[in-house]
Amino acid sequence: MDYLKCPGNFLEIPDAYSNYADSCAVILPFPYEKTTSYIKGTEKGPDAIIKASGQIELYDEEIGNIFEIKISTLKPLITKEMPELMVDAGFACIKEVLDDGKFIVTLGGEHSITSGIVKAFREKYSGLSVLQIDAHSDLREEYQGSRHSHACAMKRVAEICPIVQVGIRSMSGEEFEFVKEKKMNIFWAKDIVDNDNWFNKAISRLTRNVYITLDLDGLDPGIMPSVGTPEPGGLGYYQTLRFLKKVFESRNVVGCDVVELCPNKSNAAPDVTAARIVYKLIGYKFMNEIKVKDNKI
Ligand SMILES: [Mn+2]
Repeated sequence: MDYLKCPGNFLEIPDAYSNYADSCAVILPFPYEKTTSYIKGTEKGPDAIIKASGQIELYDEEIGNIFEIKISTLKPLITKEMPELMVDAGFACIKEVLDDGKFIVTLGGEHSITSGIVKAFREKYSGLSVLQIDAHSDLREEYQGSRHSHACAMKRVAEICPIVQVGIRSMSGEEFEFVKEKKMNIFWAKDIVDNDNWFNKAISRLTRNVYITLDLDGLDPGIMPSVGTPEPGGLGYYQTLRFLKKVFESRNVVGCDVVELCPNKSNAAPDVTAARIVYKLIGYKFMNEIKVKDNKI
């Protein structure tokens, strides 16, 4: 697979730590934007995360030298097609990288990229469920003429495998009816942002193999204002990390995406926050191996 070289790659790490063949983790930039309905710019999300990643310390005080497991950044998957065809492109690309045995973190781009990705993971992993952190339930059957709009992203995913939704605080009446009827696993922002008591319950609803889709608007817009459809309320940075760490410890997380960053040139903090979360996701996945290595030194 074609990959980006230093300094244009995630973390700006040299080829010894970022070549594709040796890498355990792979970053896939997928800057698709076609159906956003409010603030535009999520197509610049992957690039902003990669740029910001060059500013974060490689040593993580919680986990150690995460980069030593070797992290490769693929060339961006660019398609201008309609969402129906974009989903197929995502599926094909992920399938290829999964066949190479890599742990993949995809950077969006709008949330509609997730269903094609999940379809590829579902083919590889039985008993898959999806953990969605998001302000929006994204369960519309159709939005503005498309079944693959960002507002329908999780409806399409829910057709593939069970989902658990965390941080939700915005949905239509139609979605609310669906949620009630299907008894969806929803952890409303209003019930969870001031406590961690829900962690075990949310994790108990996940199957053994878990795919995580993190829509950055699930975080509090106070710390994550750079999103296309901001909503007040939401998860804090440390709460998000505590929860994610526990998910990785309790389940086999097989892949992740981080979507909907809509960078604002005058505020780099959200870009760095997103980059740091991506680094943490990889760190939590390989936490045991990294700690073993550190103990040997
Ligand atoms: Mn959202």
